[in-house]
Amino acid sequence: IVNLTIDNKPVVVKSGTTILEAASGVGMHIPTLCHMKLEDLNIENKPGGCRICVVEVEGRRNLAPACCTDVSEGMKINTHSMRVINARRTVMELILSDHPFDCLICAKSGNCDLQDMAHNLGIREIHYKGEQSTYREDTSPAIIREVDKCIMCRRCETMCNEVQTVGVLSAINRGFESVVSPAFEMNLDHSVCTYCGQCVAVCPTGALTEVDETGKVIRALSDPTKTVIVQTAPAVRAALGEEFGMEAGSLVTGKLVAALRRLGFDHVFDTDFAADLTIMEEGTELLNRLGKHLAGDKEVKLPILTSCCPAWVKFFEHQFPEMKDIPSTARSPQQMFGAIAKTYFADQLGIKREDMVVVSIMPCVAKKYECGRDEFKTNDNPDVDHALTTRELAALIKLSNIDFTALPNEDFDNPLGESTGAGVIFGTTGGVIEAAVRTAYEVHTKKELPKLDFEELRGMEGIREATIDFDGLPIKIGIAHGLGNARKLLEDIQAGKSEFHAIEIMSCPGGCIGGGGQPYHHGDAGILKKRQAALYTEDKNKTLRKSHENPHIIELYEKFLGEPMSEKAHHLLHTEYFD
Ligand code: HC0
Ligand code: SF4
Repeated sequence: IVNLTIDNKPVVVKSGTTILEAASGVGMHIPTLCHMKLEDLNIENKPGGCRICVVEVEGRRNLAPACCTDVSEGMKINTHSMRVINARRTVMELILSDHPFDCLICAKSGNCDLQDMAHNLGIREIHYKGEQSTYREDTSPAIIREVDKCIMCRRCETMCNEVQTVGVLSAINRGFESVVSPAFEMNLDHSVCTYCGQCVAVCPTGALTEVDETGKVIRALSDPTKTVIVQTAPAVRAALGEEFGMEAGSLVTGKLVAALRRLGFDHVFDTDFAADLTIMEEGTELLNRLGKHLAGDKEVKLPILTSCCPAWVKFFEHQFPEMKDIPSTARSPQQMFGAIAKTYFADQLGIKREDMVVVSIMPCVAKKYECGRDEFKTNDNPDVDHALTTRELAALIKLSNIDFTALPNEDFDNPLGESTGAGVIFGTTGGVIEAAVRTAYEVHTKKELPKLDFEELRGMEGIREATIDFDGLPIKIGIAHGLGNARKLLEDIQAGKSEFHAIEIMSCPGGCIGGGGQPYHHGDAGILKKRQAALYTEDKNKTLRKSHENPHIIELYEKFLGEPMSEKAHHLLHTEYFD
């Protein structure tokens, strides 16, 4: 126990606590730029580099960085003395002396921690002349790097190297030229980047942003010759409200539908419908593999791995190519939706696929990359034309002068808009496998599940495991979110130590609710928990909560696909992986 005072207020904390933690524990805000701590997820970036968080400690000659100075007995700290404010303003001017003045046209303007802090510190002129570095812009299928805007906070590096273990980003060069970059200033699309977007999610400036496709969507919506349909991912409804000042965790499904209709989409559909379809295919594949395995077939590989997260797919293609026959071959719901929309639904409308534009609203930046993959095109026409992030949709709604919070709740269109609670929970870590268990249990045992909530599969721990009793057959399930956690489970499989029958993997901490395209959480992991709770609430409120009970899915198989894993289903709904 340590006793100290912060701004004359007595504070008692455990030894080993930093000044920053002690201050925030009693509600005193010390500004930071580089520091980032995501509680519950075990993620901390603490390079002590930006020096914005300096405070005065009585009796010490130098100011101390609050993020990396531990408290000590009797310390007297002043967080906002004139000396401290003067130092913070000087530090900010030095950072800005090396930063482009692009605010008017910067993708991050209005959401930029650096801009906010310069404003809060009242910076009106810069007394230092730095050298503006002149790095070229690096555009990939999903992410744009404007390296001149890098302030060396190293948050992206922590996400890429420590959390995701991808290792693409690190500091290069010295002095004014120092930036975070792939090795040899290589372009991202030549690296093993997965496009998970976790670097984008935490970048405090406009150095890392998503490729903006709103212009293309506006063009499609204003073209009278095109039928433009939209699908919206499960996690979007639990976060979009934040962009309009609503509490984190507000469920805005009905307003989201209404907004998309006001924007002029011809049909407003739900990716959750395709999530139910994914369960039909992936669940059948799981039971097939399991059946063969139990019958002693040595050729059959277990565990089966989920395959709906495009950054995860790119991760194993690069990092574990010899294991590419283990994941399910089921396409992601985004891609299943596109394939069904441009065949089954285009036929119903009597239009050609070239005259239909499919837009998806995703919490994810990797989905932009996924819809550009060659396997998901027919005659060069993609199944999904454009993927917008939750943030891009919010910008489009604001641009169109739609008063989002005042919108009524509206329902999705049919036939691709109906979903069950199982489809909804896809958006959180553990949700895909819970959805699969609900269906696989009933198909395998031919009995009705007594209880649909599998609490043992839920939570925020990075790796979770549970055994579910399939009426006498114990099914071992693993769950990982964050690619570093996924790597641990994969290394166990490689070493022959894994006992799981099925594993769910999502690249982003929290699953899609924490996707790289969601409203910025500015380091507050509590927001992810609220989004997660919102999805479980929507699931609970649904009349139908098991994918195999979705009437429009049943009809789709009866009228068009035949059986799960049929030849037609295989052609439209499954895929292959490449080294
Ligand atoms: Fe997800 Fe998905 S759950 S990856 O997180 O499976 O992005 O929300 O749309 O495709 O459904 C993202 C979210 C999706 C897909 C679904 C899956
Ligand atoms: Fe690393 Fe993910 Fe960013 Fe790629 S998108 S650089 S893998 S954090």
